[in-house]
Amino acid sequence: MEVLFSTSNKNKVAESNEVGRKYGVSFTQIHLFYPEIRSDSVSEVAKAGAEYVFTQIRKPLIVEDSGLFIKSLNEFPGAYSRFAFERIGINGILKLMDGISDREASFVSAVAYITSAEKIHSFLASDTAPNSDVKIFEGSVEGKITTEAKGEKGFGFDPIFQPKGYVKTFAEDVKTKNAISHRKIAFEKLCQYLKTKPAERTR
Ligand code: ITT
Repeated sequence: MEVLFSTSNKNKVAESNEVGRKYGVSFTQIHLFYPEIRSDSVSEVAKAGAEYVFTQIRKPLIVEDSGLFIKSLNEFPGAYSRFAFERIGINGILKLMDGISDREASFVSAVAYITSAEKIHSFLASDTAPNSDVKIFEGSVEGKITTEAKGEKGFGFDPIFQPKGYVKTFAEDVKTKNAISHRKIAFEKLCQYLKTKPAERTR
């Protein structure tokens, strides 16, 4: 089964296919622009994105929104992770965390799978959202922000995220990342769901 995945990030596609392979699901990248709504919730951002792209191509697809939530920074950058990564990057986060002993953080992923939408306009206005069929699958992983960047693999904030119970960052140990990550958990849930009614859910 093939599922279209609208994203600019090929790493996300590779990680999702690591999961999909076990289920006979392949995620194919399409890169269609969608405006990221301003929301603290990655689920809401993913849902609005999926609705927007669906109105462009009218085929079932997924959009994933993810972020790094740092407890002592009141969950910043959270759903604004892309913006934070582009503007201040890993070093900016390390600077913000300078001298802070509570380094607890989590990565969260929300995958929005859309199969239909009746109205094609005004998806950004909360009072007139399209009558869409969107399922959301979420995953999260707990860990901490390291005091320095370590590792070359992965992407984004991986070099400064050390999952709970492990001594290496995601960027040092991508095998562990693929086994326990927020994305792995969310896509596992999606694949389990797709397995239940595969005939109706292909494009
Ligand atoms: P899309 O086109 O799918 O939106 P993106 O890379 O912009 O791709 P997001 O909007 O979901 O992705 O932004 C999330 C940011 O959070 C991303 O740019 C990374 O910096 C970071 N992030 C998300 N998942 C991550 C992961 O597994 N490892 C490291 N950083 C991650």
